[in-house]
Amino acid sequence: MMEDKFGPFPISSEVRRAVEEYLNVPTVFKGQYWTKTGIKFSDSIKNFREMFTDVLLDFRIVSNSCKGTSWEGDAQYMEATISQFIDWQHGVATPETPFYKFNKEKFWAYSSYNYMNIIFSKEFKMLQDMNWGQFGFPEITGKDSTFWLGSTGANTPCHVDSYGCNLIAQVFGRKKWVLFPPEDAKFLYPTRIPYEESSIFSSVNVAEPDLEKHPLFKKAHPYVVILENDEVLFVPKGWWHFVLNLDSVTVSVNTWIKLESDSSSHLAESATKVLMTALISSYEPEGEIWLNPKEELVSPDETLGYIISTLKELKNKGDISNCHAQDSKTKVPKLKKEDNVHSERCNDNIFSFQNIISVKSTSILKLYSKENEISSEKPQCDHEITTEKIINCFVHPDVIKLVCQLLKEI
Ligand SMILES: O=C(O)CCC(=O)C(=O)O
Repeated sequence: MMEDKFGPFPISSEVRRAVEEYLNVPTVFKGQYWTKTGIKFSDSIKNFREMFTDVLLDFRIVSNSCKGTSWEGDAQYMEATISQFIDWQHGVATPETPFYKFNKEKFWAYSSYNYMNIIFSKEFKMLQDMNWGQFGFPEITGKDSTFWLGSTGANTPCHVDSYGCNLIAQVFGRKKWVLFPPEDAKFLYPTRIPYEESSIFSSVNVAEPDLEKHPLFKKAHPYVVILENDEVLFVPKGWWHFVLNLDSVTVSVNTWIKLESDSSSHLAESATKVLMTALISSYEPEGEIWLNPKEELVSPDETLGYIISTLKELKNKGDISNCHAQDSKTKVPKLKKEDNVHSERCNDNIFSFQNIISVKSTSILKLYSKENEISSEKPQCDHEITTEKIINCFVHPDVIKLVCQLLKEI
């Protein structure tokens, strides 16, 4: 245990053990312990602007009047520097800056998912100096972290990351996180369109859900937290999340931590890729883009190659038995009943530290201000047959689970 002006904090190896082994609920680490890692770039936005003034980023620009999910593929993109973004938000954009034509009250901008070793120059010392040692991961540095900069209203659609768990340091401003446990997948209408390896999106627009289209969403169990600056959020593997920027200059840095179970997830993602490669090439309608930006389709041979190499890796690690006698009885795993999962959520000793707090669940009704609209109407299900819905049946996570089971029995 360590102690400083923020009170007691567990030793870093204990945090690592919690993160890797037993923490199965989103958790906030309060206090500024993590700033010792160097993740805190500077004390003020003004200094931060000076430090990174010419760093060029790609910004997604979306109108505030856009009511649907703001998919990455539908947005317009623009390159600008960090200082241009901050000046725009501070109302001092000059005509030469790319933001000039956008009224900051009418549009939001988000530069998301930037690998820091790509956006910051190699000589930039912070890439090495910064690390996640306070959390037990000194080997994870700025080079393995991503940087997010956005304005009020900028958001990331609800999705689940297929690999690892996630630590997010809130550097400036606040972000609202709405998280859902893995068992809620069936209430979130998973979709692989837009397709991105390693992310499964929800069809539900969590910002403004349409219950006629997605009536089961009412049964979901949101866990909500407003992450303040200097706090770190831990997101366990398999948790869905929708993220909304609440302040004009909102900055966060995160890292995904690899877990043992990732090789199995890799098999599932490889199986999905085989199908999506074929399905997108054959069925993507003209004028629509089913591939998320930055994602590339590879050849069918290459996708099969991923499956073969992942199966070999699992066999070598002993994660797949070579003898089928036992496996043949194995049924497709059934999802646990959602009712009792919530009471089973871990409450291990890490929560005895006053600055480590588990995120609490709330009801869907409380989450939305239009409570009556959500609760009183009896929604009509949307039964329209679309190509997208058909494709999503083929790559539904439950189907992929069965495919993986069969692959492991080969
Ligand atoms: O901060 C955001 O907008 C999204 C972050 C996210 O999805 C993640 O860290 O997994």
